[in-house]
Amino acid sequence: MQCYNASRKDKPLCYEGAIVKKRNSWLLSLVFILALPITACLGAKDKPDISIAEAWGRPSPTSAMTAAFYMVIRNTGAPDRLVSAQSEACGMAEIHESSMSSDGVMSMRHLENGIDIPAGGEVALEPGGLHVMCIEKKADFSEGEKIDLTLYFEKSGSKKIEVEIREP
Ligand SMILES: [Cu+2]
Repeated sequence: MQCYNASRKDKPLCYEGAIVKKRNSWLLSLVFILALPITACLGAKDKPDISIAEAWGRPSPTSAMTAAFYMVIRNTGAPDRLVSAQSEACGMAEIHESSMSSDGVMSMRHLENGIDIPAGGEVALEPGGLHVMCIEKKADFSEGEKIDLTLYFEKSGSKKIEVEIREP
């Protein structure tokens, strides 16, 4: 940039403007630097952050056609949904909910829409309530064994976990 005033060589014409421009660009880069981590933080909250803990199931013989898997699903990010499950050890796996009727009869139903996993929350799959039902079980589940299970989430995709076979 030429800053030259022919009439007064000691005071260039664009002196003031040059300072303002410099300050503006400095402010702009400051805003940009501050905005980066804020945008990154907001970005993190856009996505679910799912972790699965304490996955377990009871020991059962092959003759038992079904078995239930329990676990705690934690989510430190945005809402998600457990939509389905699959395991080599099971002909198929479904998401079920057990409930007790007023006359004391335990029954369970298939949750076709899966389970909502709220933002910053956790959902416990536990005896008497939610569980992953292993149907057409293919083998003995014996104490200490680990069963591979894949969980499918609407936004997070698939998560492979191990289900520990143990007594409650
Ligand atoms: Cu069930």
